[in-house]
Amino acid sequence: MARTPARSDRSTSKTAKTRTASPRGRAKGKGAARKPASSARAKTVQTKPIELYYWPTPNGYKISIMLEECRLPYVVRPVNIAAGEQFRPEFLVISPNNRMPAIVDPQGPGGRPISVFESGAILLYLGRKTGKLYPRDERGRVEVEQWLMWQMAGLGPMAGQAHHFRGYALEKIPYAIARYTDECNRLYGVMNARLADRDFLAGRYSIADIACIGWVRSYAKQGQDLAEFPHLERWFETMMARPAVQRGLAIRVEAAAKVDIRDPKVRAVLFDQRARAAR
Ligand SMILES: N[C@@H](CCC(=O)N[C@@H](CS)C(=O)NCC(=O)O)C(=O)O
Repeated sequence: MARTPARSDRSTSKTAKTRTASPRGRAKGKGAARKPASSARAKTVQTKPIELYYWPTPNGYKISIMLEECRLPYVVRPVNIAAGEQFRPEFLVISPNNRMPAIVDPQGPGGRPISVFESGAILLYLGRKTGKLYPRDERGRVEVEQWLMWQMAGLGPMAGQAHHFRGYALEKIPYAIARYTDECNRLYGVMNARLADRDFLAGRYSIADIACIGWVRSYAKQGQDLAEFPHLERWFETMMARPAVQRGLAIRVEAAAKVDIRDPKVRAVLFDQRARAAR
């Protein structure tokens, strides 16, 4: 759960007490080999909160939901992308693509801090770190990874373009609107077919589902009607009923509610980006 924010997090409105990951090991099945406490699989208790560089968007929610699902303690570090905070030199060290989300885990591999950017990479890292929502076996991993990559390379970028041309672009370009609305529709159809005979994208609930929920939640902005996709609609309702999903989606930042996307200064920050010279 999110920790009561420190000084720099004052703009975060929804906060909660720090919750520390349970030190309990997994119940041993009959005949299972007992691993010594020093084995690589021995769980480390997360005593220092993970720093989540965050803004309340579909990509940001992926990580707040995962942290909630894993019950890892974390502190929200808002990155006001409408004000250009994603270009701050100290943030670029963590996230060179000037995009949030990113994390800093003070208890990374070897007990040393590690930073991770790209939401898919963060989900995989947290899945490996906790052993949750990312299987250990190769077949299980391939199932999850296919759908995670599908979200990262397909659903996310296409839905993002649909949001842009349908909602943010001042000039309404019918070709671009149709292109991305139709592509979202196709992708929703793929997801619907996949979910026809299983509860979740990889069979069991996983980081692949977490990657998708924030985007599917904005289906109306993408010009989609979930009634057209009954299996996807059932999945959506199941996902939205999960308390950790609800908590992850509820991590708000006050300043985000005040962003006016029509403000020329905001538009210049977000939509007039070109390569910056290396320093
Ligand atoms: N592929 C990246 C995409 C992240 C991304 O696009 N983040 C957006 C908000 S959803 C952002 O930080 N935008 C800042 C900007 O456009 O400068 C990921 O999944 O982490």
